[in-house]
Amino acid sequence: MSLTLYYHPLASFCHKVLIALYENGTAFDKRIINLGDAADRAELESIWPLCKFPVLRDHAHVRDVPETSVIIEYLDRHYPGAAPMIPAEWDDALEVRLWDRFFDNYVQGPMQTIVDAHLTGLSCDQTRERTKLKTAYKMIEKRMATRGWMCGERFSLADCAAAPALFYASTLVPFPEEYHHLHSYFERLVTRPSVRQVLEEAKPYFSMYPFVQDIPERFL
Ligand SMILES: N[C@@H](CCC(=O)N[C@@H](CS)C(=O)NCC(=O)O)C(=O)O
Repeated sequence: MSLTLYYHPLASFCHKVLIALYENGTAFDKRIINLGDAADRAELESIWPLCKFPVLRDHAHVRDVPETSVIIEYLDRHYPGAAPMIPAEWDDALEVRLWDRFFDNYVQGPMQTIVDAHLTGLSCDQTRERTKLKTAYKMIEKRMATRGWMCGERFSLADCAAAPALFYASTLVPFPEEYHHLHSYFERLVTRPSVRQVLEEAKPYFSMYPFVQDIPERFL
């Protein structure tokens, strides 16, 4: 197999790339990295010294590709499937990249800060992070009033980023009840076969998530 993904089934950024791979039925080998295991950690560090996952190893091109948005661009370019995750038209692609950044920086970012603070036992004021999530939800609610997916009628990189970001963020700051468009977008995401597969594979690991009690029963 030409591609190996170094990842963990619970990790939200890994979900983002898995969704893109499953969307196109791209064949790849899985290498689960347990960051609590010294040998696994050293292996990931030898590939990407920042020790962040996922990382895609492309054996055919003798190349390691880190960073989720870059990995998905790389897959679109070198291992294209029937469903490109980035549109061919420049303006459409720019829009997709913008909303991909939005989810990584303003949903995953605050979400990770809150989870990390909990894991490290550092009791810091999380008001700013929670406010960022509420602002992001408000923006998504407005945007999804006129769209099926984040950037129109086609599922894209932006939706790959949205699914895990919203899944975990909603366990920390629930979506306001009156945000019907956000709720129905989330339902579309979690019932999409690629996302369902990722969530199914995460199930055995959800007990390791510190806010597991806030994951809705239907996902457990
Ligand atoms: N900007 C990176 C973020 C990757 C990232 O933060 N991954 C998390 C898992 S969701 C990770 O490696 N955490 C381990 C750590 O920070 O020690 C990307 O898009 O790939």
